[in-house]
Amino acid sequence: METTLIILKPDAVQRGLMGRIIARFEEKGLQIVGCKMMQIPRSLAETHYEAHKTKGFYAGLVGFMTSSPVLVMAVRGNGAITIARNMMGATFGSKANPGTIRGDFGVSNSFNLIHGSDSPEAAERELKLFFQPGEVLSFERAGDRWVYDMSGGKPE
Ligand code: IDP
Ligand code: MG
Repeated sequence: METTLIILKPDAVQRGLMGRIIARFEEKGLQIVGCKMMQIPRSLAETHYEAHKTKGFYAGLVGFMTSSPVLVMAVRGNGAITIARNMMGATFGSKANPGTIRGDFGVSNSFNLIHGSDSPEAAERELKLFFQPGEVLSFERAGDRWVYDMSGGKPE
């Protein structure tokens, strides 16, 4: 099972889209194993996006991410990192396909509603940045046996 970091960005919170976006992950069968709202401190936003430091949009991105509260989630499932990225859609709302979160809820090329880790390495790093030990939980859901076929001993 993989766990990925999802951030509902300030535009998602301000536009009242948290519930609808969270519902998509739940409906998909992914498990929310950590969830909290926070106002991201500048230093944390800078570290989180440090790979983009040299890009022209970096300062604006850090400003945007720290401008208003976000909701951070740890989301778990078989292949959760790629599944979540596909559910998010392309980076720019103007280009993201209908059916994706960015494609359905936004048109902007910088206010794009959601962040999701893009690799196992990124997920491990980012989860540690945003969640303290003990804040990401492990628990069984009553419906899990109808989400995955476990007849072979592992989730299919
Ligand atoms: P991703 O979020 O789809 O992985 P990245 O290329 O990693 O996209 O960029 C990180 C974030 O930086 C994007 O989600 C978006 O908020 C912002 N961003 C990326 N490219 C641009 C741009 O050209 N203009 C403004 N903001 C951008
Ligand atoms: Mg990225």
